[in-house]
Amino acid sequence: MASSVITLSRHIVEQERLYPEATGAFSDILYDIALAAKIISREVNRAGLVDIVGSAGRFNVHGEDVRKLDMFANDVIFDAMDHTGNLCVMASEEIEAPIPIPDKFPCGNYVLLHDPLDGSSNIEVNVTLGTIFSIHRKISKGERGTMEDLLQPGNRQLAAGYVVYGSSTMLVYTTGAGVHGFTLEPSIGEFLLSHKDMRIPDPGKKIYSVNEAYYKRWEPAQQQAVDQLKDEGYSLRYIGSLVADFHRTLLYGGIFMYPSDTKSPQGKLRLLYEASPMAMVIEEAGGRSSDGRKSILDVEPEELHQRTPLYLGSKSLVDRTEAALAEGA
Ligand code: P6P
Repeated sequence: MASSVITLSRHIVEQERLYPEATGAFSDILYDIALAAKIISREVNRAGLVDIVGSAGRFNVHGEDVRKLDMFANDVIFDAMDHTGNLCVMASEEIEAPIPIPDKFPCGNYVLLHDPLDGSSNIEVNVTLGTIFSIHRKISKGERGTMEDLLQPGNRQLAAGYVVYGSSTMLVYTTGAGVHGFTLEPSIGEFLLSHKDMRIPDPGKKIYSVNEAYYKRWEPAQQQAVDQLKDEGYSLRYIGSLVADFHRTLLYGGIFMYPSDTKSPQGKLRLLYEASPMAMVIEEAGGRSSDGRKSILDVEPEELHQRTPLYLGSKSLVDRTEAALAEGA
């Protein structure tokens, strides 16, 4: 193997050296996420081949049909992380309440929030899916983690990232020291550094990404902002899978929007385990995030599964969209 090849494991060790006080627990969490990602990737890529696709007949907290792969991904992450002694509490899009570390296992100083398999409504049509994760430090006083540890604003995240299960499986993460992308080499089961120090182009390709089916439900300023982009020759690209739309935006530039509308006044996407981690990644890559008024990272969470309007992309585009919404308010 060429000496220039850097595995995720080696990269994590090198990142850990940036923090002399590091205990290694944080690095272990990233290893465990990568392990879970490999297992989920294998099943996602086999979904059409084994009897794992199709409705599980169970519903998550949002009343959406939970596919078996959703449950599988949720359980894989839990099983990889519950016994390691690094976490004090977890939260998942699929589980209504905070997920405690079982009493038989020790608790650690970190918190994991995740969307185990985002875009799962696309499973059966083989559209790209993703896992999104957010890591915080424990702030509550007791030994076990609490809701207080989960309800932290995005600007306190220690790390954030996602796994995109597409034509290849990639893991992209940041600890605040750049954004780095790793592509899974399935034949050796290693994530290899393929995108070092990712920076979002600005303005980048003229692409906007939003579900225009809701156009009539948007506030006028939102409608005008999209009309203006079309007048300037922007193309629409919308996959309907947040991780896929986000990953393209990070690589190409442009803007992704999931606005609030008359039917969903808070938007659809979740603050703590979708918007916040994506916001940390995009801002660390030189882009911007917004809830329409300010950075997602500055939103103070009140509920575990709260939704937020979401704008992510090239700084110039998010700035101007935010200004247009403020003007129209
Ligand atoms: P809509 C997928 O179901 C998801 O949660 C995100 O991955 C995606 O960005 C969004 O919903 C798509 O929602 O309303 O456009 O179908």
